[in-house]
Amino acid sequence: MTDLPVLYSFRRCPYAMRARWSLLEAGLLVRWREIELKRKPAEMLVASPKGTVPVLVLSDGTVIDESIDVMHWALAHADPRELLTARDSAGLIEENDGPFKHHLDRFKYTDRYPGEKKLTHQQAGVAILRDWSERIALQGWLLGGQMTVVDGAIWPFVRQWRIADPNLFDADPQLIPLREWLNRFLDDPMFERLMQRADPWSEKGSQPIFPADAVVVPRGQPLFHLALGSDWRAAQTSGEYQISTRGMTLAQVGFIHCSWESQLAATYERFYADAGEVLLLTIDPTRLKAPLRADAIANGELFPHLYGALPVAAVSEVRPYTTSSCI
Ligand SMILES: N[C@@H](CCC(=O)N[C@@H](CS)C(=O)NCC(=O)O)C(=O)O
Repeated sequence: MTDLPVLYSFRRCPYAMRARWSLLEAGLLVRWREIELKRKPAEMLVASPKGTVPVLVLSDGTVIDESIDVMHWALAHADPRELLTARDSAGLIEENDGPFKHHLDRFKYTDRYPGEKKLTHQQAGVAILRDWSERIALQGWLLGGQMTVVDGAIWPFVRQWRIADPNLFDADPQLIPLREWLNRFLDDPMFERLMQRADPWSEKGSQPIFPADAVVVPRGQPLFHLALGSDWRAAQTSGEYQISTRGMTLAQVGFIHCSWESQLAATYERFYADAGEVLLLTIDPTRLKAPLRADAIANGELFPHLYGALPVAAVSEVRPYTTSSCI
């Protein structure tokens, strides 16, 4: 655990939010240093003198201090929902970080910009939002038919715009598709996780990890996965198994559900009891390259999750599973 990267973050900052969002997507864990913008820790300023969050410091000392770079770093480790598949050829992130953020700041905090007119920035910002809304109406997401890193990079800023004047945002009929799109992020259980709270970090204080509900999966004990026989046989051809749980793929869910030994019987009862041929895969975690993270489900129970395809070669044993199975 000592080699976890360190993340300096600020809960409400949209740049830090998109960085945390990508860490969640990629199944990564970091040492979490929540900061106060008015009292930035000296350690953060040594790592990144420009003094903006997020800052990610890797175990080899490499510093990543642009949120987009943090996103790409995280998704280069694991991109189970295939967020990096499309290129931002329309330059939407640039439009967001440039003109849209410019108008957002002046619309939201007009008092801080003497001489600026709120209405001018409201109109210019809404024009951009309507353009994004039209894209979503036509395609489903900003770049096409599936969510990409561009959606992930922009939604925290649209959320901020809405917070600045919810009535205006909610009353605009041209923004209906954009509102529905934003709600996909806000209604996702991931939103609550990325908005977890922590006290401002100090060297002598507690040293939380992000996400706070998650733990590192020990590599020294086997993991298990229940698989339909047909799914496992299909994986033999490609060399990789890509099913998350019964009837759902890795790309749909974002990780492959696994269990520790003590959790198997309940998992079988809940999802596989009527499934016909069910196989028990024993996974050797030391043979996995994709990130592993134990995440809490709604009742607080931790389950190990694999944030990438399961190589057939990482499965040390395959045998039929029945209720009378005993490991
Ligand atoms: N280009 C940077 C911008 C980050 C940024 O401006 N973050 C704000 C907080 S939302 C910040 O740290 N501001 C410094 C300050 O307010 O002192 C990135 O994408 O990471």
